[in-house]
Amino acid sequence: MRILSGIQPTGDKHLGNYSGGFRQYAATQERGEAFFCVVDLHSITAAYEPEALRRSTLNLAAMLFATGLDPARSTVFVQSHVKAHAEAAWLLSAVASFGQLGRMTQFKDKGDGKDFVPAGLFTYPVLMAGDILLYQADIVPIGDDQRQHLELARDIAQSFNSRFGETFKVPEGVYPTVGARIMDLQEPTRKMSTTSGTTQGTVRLVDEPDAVRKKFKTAVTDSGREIRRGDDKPGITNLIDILSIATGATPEQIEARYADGAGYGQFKADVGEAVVALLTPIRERYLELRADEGELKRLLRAGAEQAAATVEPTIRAVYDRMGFVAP
Ligand code: AQP
Repeated sequence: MRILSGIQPTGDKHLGNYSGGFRQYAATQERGEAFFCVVDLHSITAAYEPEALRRSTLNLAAMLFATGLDPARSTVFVQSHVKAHAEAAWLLSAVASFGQLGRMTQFKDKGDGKDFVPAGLFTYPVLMAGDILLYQADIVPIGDDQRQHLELARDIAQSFNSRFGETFKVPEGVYPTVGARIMDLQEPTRKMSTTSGTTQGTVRLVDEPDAVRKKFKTAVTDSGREIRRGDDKPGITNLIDILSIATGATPEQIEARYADGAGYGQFKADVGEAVVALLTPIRERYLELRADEGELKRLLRAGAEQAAATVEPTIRAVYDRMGFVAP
């Protein structure tokens, strides 16, 4: 079984990325031949600084290994090092329609009200479809916010196959059963996010323990006193999900444990401590890996070589079936 997922080097990654991304990558790498890429080409679809992109790309690679990816088991690489990704984005734009792309909610959310909306923000899902389809991936571990883009990748695979002949596998998305959408601690009705979240409500994986504790202490809760999940309790529901991710206990077990009337203050402190316990070893491994840039770059070069060899037959088949003359 082939597994593929990508993650953007946009700033510091957070607990939502851990839940929908990193944690699932480490778990799914056990299930087959796994490829994980730092999707740097995606990061230029929002305002960015070139130097910050370079730094974030290496930071993110270190974080992928720190959260459990094993270079002996998984191929970890940088998207722009494998030229076929950019080529696939252009080629697949022949079978993705303007109408399909215009329906993407992330494009609407990120583009609305902006003076300058880069064309890349609109075409981004085609690049993402190429990332996935080039690897003939069976499964794609992602968070809930990427569900619509994954559906589009499946539609693009089917359109291409029916127009040019069977070429791509149609992949399945894999979403976490708990924590598919971690919410902002200050505004629990919107997702935790690097680009649009609040500073105090976004728990970064590299935050110092005391900063993490403070973010949970000041997390917004709901009316009432009960520690249970529900549509009327977005703050507490989110905290229960986070505690579940940090400790491995199910949300039901957590609700049962707090059914004796513990207050919100104690509960928030407990979630904070559990997250500190989860993140401390990750942060230590991350700092060690990040300190050896030479080794990090060596791992990424080896990953890119492996990835380029893997996609070669598929990109060649795409050119051929679309009618391009071989060089
Ligand atoms: N809040 C979240 N809860 C669960 N999963 C999440 N993911 C992102 N936010 C949450 C998942 O993390 C993986 C990598 O994400 P990414 O960095 O490629 O995507 P992103 O959506 O750009 O992440 P951000 O930081 O939240 O930025 P914005 O708001 O700008 O989009 C993906 O699998 C994603 O589902």
